[in-house]
Amino acid sequence: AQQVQAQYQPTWESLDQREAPTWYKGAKFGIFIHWGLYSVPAWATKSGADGFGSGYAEWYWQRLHAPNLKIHQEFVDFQNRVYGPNSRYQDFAGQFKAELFNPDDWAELFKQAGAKYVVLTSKHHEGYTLWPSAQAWNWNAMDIGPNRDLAGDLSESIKKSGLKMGFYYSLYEWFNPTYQSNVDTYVSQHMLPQMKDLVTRYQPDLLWADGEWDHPAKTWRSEEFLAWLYNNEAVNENIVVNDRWGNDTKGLHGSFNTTEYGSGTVSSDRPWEECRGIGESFGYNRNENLNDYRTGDYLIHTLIQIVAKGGNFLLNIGPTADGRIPVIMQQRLQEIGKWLEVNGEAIYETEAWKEAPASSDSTVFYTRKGKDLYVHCTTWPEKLVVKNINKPAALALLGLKAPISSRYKQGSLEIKLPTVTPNNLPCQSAWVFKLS
Ligand code: FUL
Repeated sequence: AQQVQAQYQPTWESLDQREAPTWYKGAKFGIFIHWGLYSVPAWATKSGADGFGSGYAEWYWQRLHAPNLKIHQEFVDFQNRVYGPNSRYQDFAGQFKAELFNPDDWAELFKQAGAKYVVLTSKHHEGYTLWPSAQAWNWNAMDIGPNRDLAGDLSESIKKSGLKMGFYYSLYEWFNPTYQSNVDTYVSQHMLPQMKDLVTRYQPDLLWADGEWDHPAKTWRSEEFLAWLYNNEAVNENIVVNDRWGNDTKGLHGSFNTTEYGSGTVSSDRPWEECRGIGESFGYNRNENLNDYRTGDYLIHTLIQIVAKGGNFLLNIGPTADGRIPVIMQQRLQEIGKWLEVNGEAIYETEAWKEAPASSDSTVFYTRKGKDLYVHCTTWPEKLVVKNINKPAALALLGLKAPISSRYKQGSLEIKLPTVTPNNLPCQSAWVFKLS
């Protein structure tokens, strides 16, 4: 057999040579899914007392055991009141049933939403896996709870529908005794075998690591793992990975940077992705009401703003323990999808317009693709002038057949807004002019 020289060495210097597979940058819109045992209590405080992340329902278990937090007692009180003082988080495994889970329906919804990729929590910080992981004996969805390979079934439906499938994977685990007593053993005997199993078994298009902040990349053996990942023929060659590989490497390595609820740094020379929920949590939080959920308009405007800065938007949903996607979340996704049906060409495969005027106007955003410039207006403008451009040969409002008139003078295009009526309005939420 021919000896093939491994292409990548286990050093950042070598790993950074790998170009991010092209599918990712153009995809622009993905769906994040946080689903696990925390979907059973599905509760977090809204007091916000500990600042960032206070409302994260997926952190429920940790909150019960973190007496130093201001929100600790609120979680303990809830747990005692609802499940009784002798209850344990582990008991939720038996109540996580996913009996209404229909992965084809989920895939259909995400497709309708206009998403191009999906990222599912294969394992969050609790350590419970949504796939039959040999390293998580009796702590995975096949052995206890749904008795089903949730990750595998969703992956199959998502890929079948033509979307890309990714997995979130938490490097660290809050209460795993091996992790607590000997992190090196945990990494070599638990974490690395799990991640390798995950990526060879399901051939995901994306791996979204997390929980990296507890240790430097050397402890996680991240360089070694990524070299293995990039070199291995049993792994999807188009796999992209995020930047969460150690407390000393965030924002520097991997295919793309991550921000979360706006926190984190966006660099203009690396692909990046913002993630957030529709409300203030990733895991489903039954404590949130309609008023805690962002509107469709807000989410569409967020997508536009991110894409105008060259990023992707990974919008999170939190399914319920019985396997439903809350109807209000479905509604938000459909609303985004309706808008994208008309305006998708101004989003997918676009780039930031580098020459965009640094204006104080926060209602006009630009994207570009080839020779086309897209001008996104998040309110219907009274007057629209695009500066610093050559005279375009054509002008249109996406979704409207009627011609749009304009006047060009010294690098500026003044667009004469069409008369819109409820009948000819191509969409709601935001309107896009295309200059070609
Ligand atoms: C964070 C986690 O701690 C949150 O629970 C969530 O998964 C978010 C996407 O990443 O770091």
